[in-house]
Amino acid sequence: MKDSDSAMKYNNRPQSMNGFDEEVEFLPATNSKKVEKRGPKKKFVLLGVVIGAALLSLTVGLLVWHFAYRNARVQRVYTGFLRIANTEFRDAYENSTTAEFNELSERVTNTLKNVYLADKDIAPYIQQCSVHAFSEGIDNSVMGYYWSEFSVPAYREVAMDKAISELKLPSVNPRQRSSAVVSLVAYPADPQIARNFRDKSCAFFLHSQTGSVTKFSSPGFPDSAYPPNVRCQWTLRADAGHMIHLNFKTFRMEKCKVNGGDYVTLYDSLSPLEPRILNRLCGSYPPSYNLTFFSSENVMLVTLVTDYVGKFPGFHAEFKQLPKITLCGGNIKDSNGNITSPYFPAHYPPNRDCIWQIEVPNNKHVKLRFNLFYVADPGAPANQCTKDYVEVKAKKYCGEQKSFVVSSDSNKISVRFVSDQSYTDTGFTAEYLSFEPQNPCPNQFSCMTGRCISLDKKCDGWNDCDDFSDELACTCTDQQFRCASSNHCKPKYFVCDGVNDCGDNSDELQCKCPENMFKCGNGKCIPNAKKCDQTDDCGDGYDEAKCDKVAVTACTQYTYKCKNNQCISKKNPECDGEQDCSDGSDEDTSKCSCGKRPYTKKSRIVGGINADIGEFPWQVSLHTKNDKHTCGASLVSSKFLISAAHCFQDDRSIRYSDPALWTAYLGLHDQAQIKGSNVMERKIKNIRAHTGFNDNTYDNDIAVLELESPVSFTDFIQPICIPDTSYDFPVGKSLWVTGWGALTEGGTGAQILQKAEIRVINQTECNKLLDDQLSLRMLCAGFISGGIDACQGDSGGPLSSVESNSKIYLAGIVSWGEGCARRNKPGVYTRVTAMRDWIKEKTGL
Ligand SMILES: *[C@@H]1O[C@H](CO)[C@@H](O)[C@H](O)[C@H]1NC(C)=O
Ligand SMILES: *[C@@H]1O[C@H](CO)[C@@H](O)[C@H](O)[C@H]1NC(C)=O
Ligand SMILES: *[C@@H]1O[C@H](CO)[C@@H](O)[C@H](O)[C@H]1NC(C)=O
Ligand SMILES: *[C@@H]1O[C@H](CO)[C@@H](O)[C@H](O)[C@H]1NC(C)=O
Ligand SMILES: [Ca+2]
Ligand SMILES: [Ca+2]
Repeated sequence: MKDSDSAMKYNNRPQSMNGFDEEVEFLPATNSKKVEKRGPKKKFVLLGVVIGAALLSLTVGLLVWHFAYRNARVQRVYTGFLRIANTEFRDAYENSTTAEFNELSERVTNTLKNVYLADKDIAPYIQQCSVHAFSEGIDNSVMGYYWSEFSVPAYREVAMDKAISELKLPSVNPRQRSSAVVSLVAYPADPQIARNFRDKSCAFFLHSQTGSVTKFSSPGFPDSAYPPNVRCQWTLRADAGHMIHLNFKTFRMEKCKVNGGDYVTLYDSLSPLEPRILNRLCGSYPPSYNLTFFSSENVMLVTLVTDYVGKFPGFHAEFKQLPKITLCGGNIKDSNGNITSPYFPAHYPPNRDCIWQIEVPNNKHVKLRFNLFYVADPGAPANQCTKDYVEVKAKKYCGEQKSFVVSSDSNKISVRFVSDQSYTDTGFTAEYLSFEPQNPCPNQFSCMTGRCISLDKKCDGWNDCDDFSDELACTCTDQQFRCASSNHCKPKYFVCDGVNDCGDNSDELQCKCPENMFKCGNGKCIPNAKKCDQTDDCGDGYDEAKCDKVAVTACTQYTYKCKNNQCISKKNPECDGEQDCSDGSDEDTSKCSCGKRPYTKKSRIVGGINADIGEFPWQVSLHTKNDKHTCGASLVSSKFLISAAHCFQDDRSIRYSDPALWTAYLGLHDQAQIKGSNVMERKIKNIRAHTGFNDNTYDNDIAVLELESPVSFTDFIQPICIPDTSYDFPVGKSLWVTGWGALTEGGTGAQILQKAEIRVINQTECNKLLDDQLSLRMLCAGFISGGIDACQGDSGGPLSSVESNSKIYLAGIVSWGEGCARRNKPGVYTRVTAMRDWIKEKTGL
């Protein structure tokens, strides 16, 4: 570069000349409030008190005002980027210690300072400004990333923001060919950002190598937890004309917090600008979650911020470069097929606008079914698709949506997908089909929403259409209850379960307590006044639970007994994080380190009825000799499993009671991968089935299995909590049943672990439905989700209950049902609370 500084003019090209709508852009800060809060307002209030209370002289008051307020200074930091036209990018600009970098940086910084100095609202307060990085810009230009720091009297803060936002670069002759700053973007930032840029102790600069991946990870990974209170940043670069493909292989950090906590932020820029955030990550993601991100240009910034507490492994990531492609969408002329957002299931890139024009044969119409839909942008106001969205038939869709259908009125339909410059999500998949407009659902029922469902789902009590159109004008069967106002038919087992299934509460009215009475967990009604009077009037402790004071009370089968034999009047006090027993035994760590899911985030791709990896880490698959999955079980400690007694009853040909017949697979997800790296295999040392098991009634259907050698807990193998005898799983509570059981009656088992949400059913009502076959050691539960119509779960497997302390408890053991669990037939489970003492006797747990 030959041109001297004096010859250089930093100018703002007229917009019409360069075709870019860049100019000084000023973007409102979300964190600017933070800065204000720290300001002198508190002092000002204090000042008022001082004057008012002490009645000091005006002089003193003015002095105080002068020192406490007028002189109070606020640190104001802005970050942003600028474009330097007519400047060729050089490799040396990537390295901030090179002479070339320093030369350009100094020139740009001087220009910036001169621009600031020319403005009387800014000039007096400049402290420092610095360009910390450069990258390639379009049309022979260089992008510079800078931050500027000011010390502003508090009362000038607003004026300062305004001045920065209205900053004008000096105009330039459009024909000038020399280097010039032509645009400037400024954004108020947390003063911490300036500190981060000065501190280079945890800063990394990486440039992708063609054809290979570049790896990086949080400090200490994988040998130790990442350190507390650190601020790290990784500058990722690719060659010009490329974009960055970043993938987190492992992401295990502290659970997300509303304020503070530990988090990783990805920026589609080299400045940490809020409007260029691609995503902010915290918590821990299962391996099935696709954490892949794209930049729009050839740079990306990754930052890590941690707070003072917690020990977590951190992350490991890889990035590579891909040629920059912005094309998406297209014209489609097939009669059926699939479309997805760009790079699905990776997070779609920012700044995309894709249009698909789908055209099917002339006499047909098109139906689009969105199967997975994750187009959420936290910056968009609720229910307003102002940022990222999908547009079909003039309607915009955004956020997270369950599957939905859109039908065309002709043989064409167009789908538009737009992503803005910040926050990207997983995206969507959609299937399109052509259909005869006269007969949209051949041999199926046609919902008003355009969805087709099988004919037997019409009038079955379940809302399969999403708009209830399959449940209109139905005649209820004898398994069903008719709701008073909607006339919908609901499964009878939803009657009296405390959940308003009808919408008008008519399914709950017949079991409601009279006015001024309190309803106990067992259905009994007691006068309100007997609530919290330290006497168990309900007989199940309900009236004494959730009282303000936890009291020592007489022991009954419904009260919790502490280790010191005192009983307390609190429902489910165990492991709820509050010490309720005077000896602290309700919070004993040996008892409370169970029922944890290692991953805090849910996979977005698995969904439906497939369980996710690590979602039910206590689920065990028991195989018999021929390596066939035969029963389920639950891990309750490093060496004990709980299963159903009926799995271990000998029949004429096979001795199922022989431990040598069985092999347990732990950490298993997919039956085709019993040799997988997360799976542990154990032989069984002994099997203790309940001696009271009755193979006619299935009463006492429980067995304990001891593993030949203990297992160690991992992200995929964890024990479930065993509930205390007094533990309450109230009617209406939702539970999860899991297993690899047959998907259809008499069919073969599922390959991937299946899950279904079910609900505890009123014992009396269930007993009526099941012709008096229930014992007190059985628990009834029925399906909630209408979509499930299969033999979910399998014998011996867990019925998992997510409790308010976010631990998961074993509420039941899959025992029996009539054939497969059917939509209108409840399933029967062994009631684990009734078996608590027996479990203790057999396992010592
Ligand atoms: C940056 O340049 C300096 C010399 O100017 C060199 O010593 C250093 O290794 C370079 N750093 C990188 C990351 O290339
Ligand atoms: C579209 O995707 C579905 C599954 O999501 C698949 O069953 C179907 O075969 C696909 N159709 C085409 C034409 O690729
Ligand atoms: C994530 O999605 C991308 C497709 O865009 C795919 O190439 C990649 O293998 C996926 N990664 C994981 C871990 O599933
Ligand atoms: C169960 O239903 C019966 C009516 O059949 C009702 O009397 C009882 O209170 C209900 N039990 C519970 C726990 O709600
Ligand atoms: Ca977005
Ligand atoms: Ca239905």
